[in-house]
Amino acid sequence: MADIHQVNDLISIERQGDIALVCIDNPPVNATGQQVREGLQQAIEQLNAEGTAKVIAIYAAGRTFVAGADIREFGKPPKAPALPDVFNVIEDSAIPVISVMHGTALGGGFELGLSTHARIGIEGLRVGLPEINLGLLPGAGGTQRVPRLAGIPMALDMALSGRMVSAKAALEKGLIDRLESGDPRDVALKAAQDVLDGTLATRRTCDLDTPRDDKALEDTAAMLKKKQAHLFSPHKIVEAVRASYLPRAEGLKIERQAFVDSMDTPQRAGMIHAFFGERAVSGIPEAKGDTRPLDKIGVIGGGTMGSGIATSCLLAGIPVTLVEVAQDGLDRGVATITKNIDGAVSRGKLAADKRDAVLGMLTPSLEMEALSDVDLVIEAVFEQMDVKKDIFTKLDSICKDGAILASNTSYLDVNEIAACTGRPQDVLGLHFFSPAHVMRLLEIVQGEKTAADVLATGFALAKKLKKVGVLAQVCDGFIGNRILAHYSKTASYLVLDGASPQQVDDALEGFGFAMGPHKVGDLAGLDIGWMTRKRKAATRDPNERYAGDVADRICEEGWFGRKTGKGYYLYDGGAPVPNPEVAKIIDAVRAEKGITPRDFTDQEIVDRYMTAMIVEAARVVEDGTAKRPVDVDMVFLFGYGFPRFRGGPLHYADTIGAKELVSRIETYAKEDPHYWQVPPILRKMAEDGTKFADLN
Ligand code: T1G
Repeated sequence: MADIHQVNDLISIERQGDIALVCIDNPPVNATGQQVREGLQQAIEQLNAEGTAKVIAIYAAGRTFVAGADIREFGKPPKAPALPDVFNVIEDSAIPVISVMHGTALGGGFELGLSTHARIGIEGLRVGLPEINLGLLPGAGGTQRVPRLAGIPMALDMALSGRMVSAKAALEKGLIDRLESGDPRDVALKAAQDVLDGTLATRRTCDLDTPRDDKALEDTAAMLKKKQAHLFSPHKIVEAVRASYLPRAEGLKIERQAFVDSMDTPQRAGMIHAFFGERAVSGIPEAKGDTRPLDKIGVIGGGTMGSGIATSCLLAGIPVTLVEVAQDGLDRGVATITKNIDGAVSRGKLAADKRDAVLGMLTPSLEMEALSDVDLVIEAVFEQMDVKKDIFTKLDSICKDGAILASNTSYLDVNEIAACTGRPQDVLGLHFFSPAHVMRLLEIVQGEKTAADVLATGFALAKKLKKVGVLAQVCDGFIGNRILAHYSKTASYLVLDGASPQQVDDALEGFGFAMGPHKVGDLAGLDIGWMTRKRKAATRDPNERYAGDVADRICEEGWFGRKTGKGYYLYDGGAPVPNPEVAKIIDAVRAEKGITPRDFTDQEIVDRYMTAMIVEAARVVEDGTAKRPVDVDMVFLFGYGFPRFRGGPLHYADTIGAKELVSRIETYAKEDPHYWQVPPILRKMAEDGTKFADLN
């Protein structure tokens, strides 16, 4: 009968002769919450005090070894014992302590392993230091122990990239000592026995010296200064890794201070919001419950979107029937998909030996009848309602009962599309973002009659495709494009009133956007916005200041951006440079409108742009198009390149405060009372002190 003693609810000690097995059992991912920390420390201290065990092996129950500190504790008053102190107790144990890691040993979990005197990985293990993704840095010895085991370049790479390292690579780099297969407890028992037999060597990591590599530190510091000046924790990582030259206590002190400093930044708050937000959006009741099969998917349209969607499904292991109306279009679609799949192989997203099998799941066809046996059809054709209605009418008669009919429309009325079928309950919107096999956002648009299991299947598809599914209600542009349509006018107004397109882009890139709006327009194609403005011309609000003069004239010249080599910028293969013709167009429009250009500071540009985004985002929450503020935030993080460390437009709004936002809008409204109006929800927040976070 095994002698098992519960140190507390989450930590147990099992004695097997001279071996003590310490088991962590804290579902779902064995995060090192306060009870785990306390129980671990007690177990090691107790075993050392007893002095009977000759080796201690730490392992974890469940699907993974420790996946890190408990992120839910962040932002709350810290509770003893602190993780670094627990790990020092382990490292200082007079009895050798080994760890057996399986699944994903990340952050504090990997640091736990590093503090033990030998590390055993189980096949399939991945290790990592992902704290950078939370606006932090390894705060429990990772920056001190990885350099000692694997050198400074590896430590910098792991901590700055946050990437997961395979068990094989970890073994090669000396981060783990063995790679075994089997059940964690059995592997722990065997490894402990090997320590007793002398066939598994143990040593304290802190007894090792970090091999000097000042060049790696200097080069990295210089690169970060240039590329990530606006972030906080990356620079702290270099500082902490450099401290690994020092004795453990001094190095850990520097790391700890860097960690505490990072914990206090708004960047950490933004990135933690992003972490939980990504999970919250699919944690809604609409995403739960029965779902329909997704064993075979049909895609109509082999253009950029259709091919991207088909690629995404194929990479998720779902067979796809791709339908086009003409052979050349079908051939182009297949060629694009093939290129996308080869791209996934070259990016390491797909094993080369799986390429042919994945492409083998693609069935191209010119006949819509080929869709008669699919579980879900995703229509991705031209954005014209009559074209879509024609297709859905045909699908209604071709597809089997229970098949789901989805449109990838980016703004058209899903209810109107559904109404032309006899099965509106089987219809929904699945709005992918280009390139669909790369961008993680999927807006799941609920029609008035969409059945509950159809909606839940939309979320199940998002999960299968490793996308972030966000529920949206029907309106022009759903969540993201509706908000974009509003705030993009502010960029145009700024240019009309005195800023240059490049200044607007530079200011917003300084805020953290990967690309400014004019560069984005050039990339996507200025003709898309041009078509939308023409589509809306007849219904445009006469009281609204027209924002499209400059862009219209650029398009009238045939300058659509990258694809024509000319747009707001010139593209000749090097870095894009401002198109001098655009400045002339801007001057001409200003002259015709009697506008005297004025200067804007970069901060004014950011404030106006972000306030406009927040105004429409607030309205989208207010009218229920989005379920909560966090849903809007995730749309912008995963679909619009919003800087992750800012958390999303409404998380960012809370950092400004409703009072300040209302004051700004009222100031801007003096110039343009029609465009700048305070949404009631924001007025209420300014009065009662509530925040968008209170609505999540
Ligand atoms: N703390 C608290 N909860 C966590 C968690 C964590 N570290 N990781 C996951 N969860 C929850 C998650 O919210 C979800 O909950 C459930 O577990 C399943 O997660 C001192 C300071 C491990 C790869 O950043 O990357 O250590 O929604 O849906 O897709 O230096 O979770 O079910 O209620 O993501 O299989 C560093 C974060 C922390 C790892 C599993 N560690 N987690 O992915 O499941 S900082 C991380 C992940 C740190 C130290 C520093 C993934 C996963 P619910 P899931 P999954």
